[in-house]
Amino acid sequence: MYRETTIASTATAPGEGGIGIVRISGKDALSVGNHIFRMKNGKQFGEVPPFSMHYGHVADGDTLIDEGLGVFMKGPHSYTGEDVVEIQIHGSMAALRRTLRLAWHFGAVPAQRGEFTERAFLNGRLDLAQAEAVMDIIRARGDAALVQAETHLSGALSSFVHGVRDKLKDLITRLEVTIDFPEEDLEDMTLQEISVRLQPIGADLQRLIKRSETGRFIRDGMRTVIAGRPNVGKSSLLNALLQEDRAIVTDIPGTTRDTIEETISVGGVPLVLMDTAGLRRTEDQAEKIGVEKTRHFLEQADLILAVINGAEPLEEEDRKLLARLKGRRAVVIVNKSDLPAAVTEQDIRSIAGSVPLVELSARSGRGMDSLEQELRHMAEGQDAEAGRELYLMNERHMDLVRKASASVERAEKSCMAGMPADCITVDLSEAWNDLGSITGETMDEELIHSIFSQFCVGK
Ligand SMILES: Nc1nc2c(ncn2[C@@H]2O[C@H](COP(=O)(O)OP(=O)(O)OP(=O)(O)O)[C@@H](O)[C@H]2O)c(=O)[nH]1
Ligand SMILES: [Mg+2]
Repeated sequence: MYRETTIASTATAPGEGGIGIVRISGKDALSVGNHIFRMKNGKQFGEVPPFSMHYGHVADGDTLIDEGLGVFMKGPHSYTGEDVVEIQIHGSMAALRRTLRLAWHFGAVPAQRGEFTERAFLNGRLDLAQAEAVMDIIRARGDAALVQAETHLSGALSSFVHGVRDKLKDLITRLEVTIDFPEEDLEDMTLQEISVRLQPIGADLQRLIKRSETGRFIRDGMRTVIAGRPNVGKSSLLNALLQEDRAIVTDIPGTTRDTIEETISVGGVPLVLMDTAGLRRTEDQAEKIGVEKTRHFLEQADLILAVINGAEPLEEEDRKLLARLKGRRAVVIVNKSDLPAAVTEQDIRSIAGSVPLVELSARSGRGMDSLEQELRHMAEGQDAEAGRELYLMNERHMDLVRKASASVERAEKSCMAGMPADCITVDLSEAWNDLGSITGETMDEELIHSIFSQFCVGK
């Protein structure tokens, strides 16, 4: 089987860098390491204490490839749980490639995507949720995502899952007793008791699902769509937020046609800003496609920045946009406040209701600080919770918790309706199983392998 093999790959990203690392893991790591790395002190890995760094050279016969440091980490106290040798040389693609080829020559095989972490999982060093957290740390785009991924890695998600599963198992056991000894009054009492016990479990799962919506923002960024009529200053606003001339600004309506996407970080949360084509009816083919795209993005947006030209009375398209903001996360931006006002707050509120509203001039920069404050406020709402509370950070976990929550809800209803105990057991077992897939306890090897194959090489 493949755990019989010793794997090797670079652990650092391809490209030039100060340092590059070749990692070797498996039962022959020690001998492979000793074949390719010559310590200055003439000793070998295995003769020197493990977990100590040693200066030396990677050598191919008499040819020195590069100088560097080597370390031997003895299993099971290594990342993979196996013997591991890591060699740090200069971050040169050529030197790393030659070192790797040597490792392969002396018996290692190329590591597959995520195989180091997969081995860590198979050797019980991490559960599946923790292994996925490792990838989330690597991919984290902002501080808040990083904090949350570290929380998962430290086992917070796993212990939540264990906690819920233990409670479910307990209830399943009780129900099984009533199935085996079906005395009428015992069953009635137990069903009521079970339903009372299920309520907080269902509520915990529901809360987790709600919070996780926010988790997605932290990880992937809040999709923030800048929308409005042509010429109201959307591109000017994007440029002002980025503090660079990213989008073309002209006084010709219909300047922006294709969507422009740039990310800024606000209070640790990435905002993926999208400048869009101005909303209007048009016969121009390219612009028309642009406007359709805008409408599509508006539907999908996590946050809408609805831009109004404050120096002109509201038009039909403004009204339509404002009317779409109800129940959405949005800020109305009354732009061009350097010009005499033609729109009142009342005009806007009568359509959009109590949405936050900021007056500013994207051209002069006046009022931009109020907008930034408003955005920070929205983002920090997410961020503050992120530090304290547990979120689900990926769709796989989200799906499983949703399914488990639905099963628990079904079981609750069945209890209330006085259904037979075995009906309820089926639903509870399903929830128990689905939650177990988060930590990998109830999954087959093939499925697990497919999850690791989405990881990067070298991790
Ligand atoms: N006076 C004033 N003019 C502004 C302000 N913001 C933008 N403008 C001007 O308004 C015009 C349109 O600006 P854009 O940023 O291109 O507007 P847009 O909404 O992106 O327009 P489209 O891409 O055509 O939909 C330009 O001439 C800008 O200089 C502002 O705060 N005050
Ligand atoms: Mg524009």
